[in-house]
Amino acid sequence: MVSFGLVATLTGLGWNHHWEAAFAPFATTHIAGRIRLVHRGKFDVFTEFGEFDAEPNPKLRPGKDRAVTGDWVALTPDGTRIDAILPRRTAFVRRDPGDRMRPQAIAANADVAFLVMGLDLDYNVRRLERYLYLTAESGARPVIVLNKSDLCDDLATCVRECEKLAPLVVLNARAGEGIGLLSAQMQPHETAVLLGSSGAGKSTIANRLRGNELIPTAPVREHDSRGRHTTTRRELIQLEQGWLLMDVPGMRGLQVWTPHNPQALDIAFHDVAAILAEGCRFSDCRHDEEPGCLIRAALESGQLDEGRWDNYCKLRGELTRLGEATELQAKEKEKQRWKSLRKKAGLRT
Ligand SMILES: Nc1nc2c(ncn2[C@@H]2O[C@H](COP(=O)(O)OP(=O)(O)OP(=O)(O)O)[C@@H](O)[C@H]2O)c(=O)[nH]1
Ligand SMILES: [Mg+2]
Ligand SMILES: [Zn+2]
Repeated sequence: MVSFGLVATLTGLGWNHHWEAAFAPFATTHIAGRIRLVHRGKFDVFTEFGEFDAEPNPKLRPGKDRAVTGDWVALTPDGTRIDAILPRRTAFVRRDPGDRMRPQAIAANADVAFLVMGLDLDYNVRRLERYLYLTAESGARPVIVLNKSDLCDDLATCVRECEKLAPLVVLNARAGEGIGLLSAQMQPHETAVLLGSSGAGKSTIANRLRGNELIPTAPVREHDSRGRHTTTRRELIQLEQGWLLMDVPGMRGLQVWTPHNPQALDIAFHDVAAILAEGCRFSDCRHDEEPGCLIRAALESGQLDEGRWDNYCKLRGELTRLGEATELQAKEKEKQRWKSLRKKAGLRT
């Protein structure tokens, strides 16, 4: 056992009826824990009995059942071994930058995704749209956090661009201005995850909420506002405000993964989805030059932004290609499986 956390109750860690039901098969043999930190294959786990250093049961399949920060797990009573990971309610998943044909979970079981964007050169609505898609896919509710308000000359324009996309909070985390607005977005015992580019100010926000400087932060590069990837681990933090927060390293790539939720694109681009649902004159309209095209009309009237439409098409294209590639991969795997089965059975392959 390492140390006692702030609130040594399961409720304080986000436990509720849902988790109680999910944990039922382990209730008499295990204790429940929530992953606080992952480091080199070892896990720091919060429990109602304190914090433990645990190792995964070797039976957990390494590629598939890898616990991440925020996961609820079943621990052996001595707190040393993780025997099961409870099915995630939400998961922020991107394409693994190392192995492009695999998903990579960033953080699990967040109720809210704070999408942090600096109001310096980090500001980019197209990237925000991509985060909003991944958030819809994750199952969490998005809140856009525009940080570094002290560095913005035209706050009104940025606010106008973002407030139609999702609930919005404007901050100056360095000075602590607006920090209380984050709590207003949270219900008691909910968990939020901070997502955004390196240097956007995620750890500064976490430190402000905690009232200390425990997490290291570092200045961004002057010429392009890029961060230096200061945070290298994902950490779940209990806040005295009564909710939980996950600080994660800034993301370099934001490649999408195959959808689990086919509605995610329509949720993130609800305005585009509404126009498409209304239907252009031709059902196979390519939204190009066809007469009676509602998309063209919306673009021409300014109701739909050209950049937003392009971004939607780009994302949709990526998802289609990824879907085709994973289907092909699955077919190939199945073929190999049959081949080896036939071989084992002594049949000609
Ligand atoms: N001017 C200004 N600077 C800020 C503000 N918030 C954070 N910063 C600065 O931005 C720099 C980067 O902040 P971090 O909190 O380290 O950023 P991060 O998002 O955690 O970055 P990674 O850990 O690399 O992903 C630090 O120098 C902060 O002091 C703000 O509201 N205004
Ligand atoms: Mg950080
Ligand atoms: Zn059309």
